[in-house]
Amino acid sequence: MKKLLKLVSLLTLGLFFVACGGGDSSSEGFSKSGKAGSLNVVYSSEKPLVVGDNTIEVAITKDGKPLKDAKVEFKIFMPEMPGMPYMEEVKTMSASGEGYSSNVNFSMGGTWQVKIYIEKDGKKYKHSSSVIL
Ligand SMILES: [Cu+2]
Repeated sequence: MKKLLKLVSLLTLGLFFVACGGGDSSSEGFSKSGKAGSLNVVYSSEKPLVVGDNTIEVAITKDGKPLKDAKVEFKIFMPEMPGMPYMEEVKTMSASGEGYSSNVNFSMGGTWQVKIYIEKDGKKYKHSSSVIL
């Protein structure tokens, strides 16, 4: 009986982490950040991410200044699973304000791997991340 309770509480805890994964709970939208080599990368959406179309904004800074005129590609993919083929989408982002923007379509719920490829003055950078929806 004790073992069962422990299992149930572990499962509950697990669900809590899944439900809260990948978001910034302090705002209504979505935002995640990290590094791409020496660059700082923030990717975000004004609204929470949904299955279907999302407008994703990417802000890139180097030494605190926006990195402009870079080629930015936003790639999402989900590995093959039983009953589901490998899925991916790659978008070339457009300049938007001081950053970059693109529509990104998540075709199903689950964990998506995210890669942001940045090219500037012949140098290439990559940011790896993931989101859960
Ligand atoms: Cu899937």
